[in-house]
Amino acid sequence: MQYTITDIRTIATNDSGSLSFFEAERDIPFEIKRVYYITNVPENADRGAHAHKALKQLLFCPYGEIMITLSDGVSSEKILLNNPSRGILIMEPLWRDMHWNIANSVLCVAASDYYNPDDYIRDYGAFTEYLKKRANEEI
Ligand code: T46
Repeated sequence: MQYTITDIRTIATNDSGSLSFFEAERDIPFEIKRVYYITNVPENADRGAHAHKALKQLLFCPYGEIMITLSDGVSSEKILLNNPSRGILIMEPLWRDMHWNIANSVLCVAASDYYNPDDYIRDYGAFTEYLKKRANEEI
């Protein structure tokens, strides 16, 4: 599966919280062109159900608990985001589903490109077809 769990550097102080940070092209292997975050989500809500063709992303959850399910069209894996020091680096097209285990958990994304609706695949069958075509073109 084409993703990496990455540690986000975090500096904790004894009694006044923690500060986490990452730097483009140093801690993550792409230039960041966009940052977005998802808030005000109720408990047990589901989002996602799409893949990106070219977008590279770092997903992280600075507050709360969100279950991310990634699929490469053959198998799927679940990754729990419940720690501000953990990120999921996605460099290849993967189908993703996100489930909010706790209301108001925050999902943040650092992305390699500007918003482009044409980069989304929102149909799972179309995603598996896209992967087949991509594999054939890469041969
Ligand atoms: C992703 C997961 C983790 C914009 O207008 N600009 C933007 O930069 C983004 C990201 C979204 N939008 C619009 C498109 C939709 O009308 O915001 C609306 C909600 O987007 P969507 O339904 O795609 O949201 P999620 O939570 O399913 O997916 C989002 C990101 O879109 C996606 O890139 O990987 O978070």
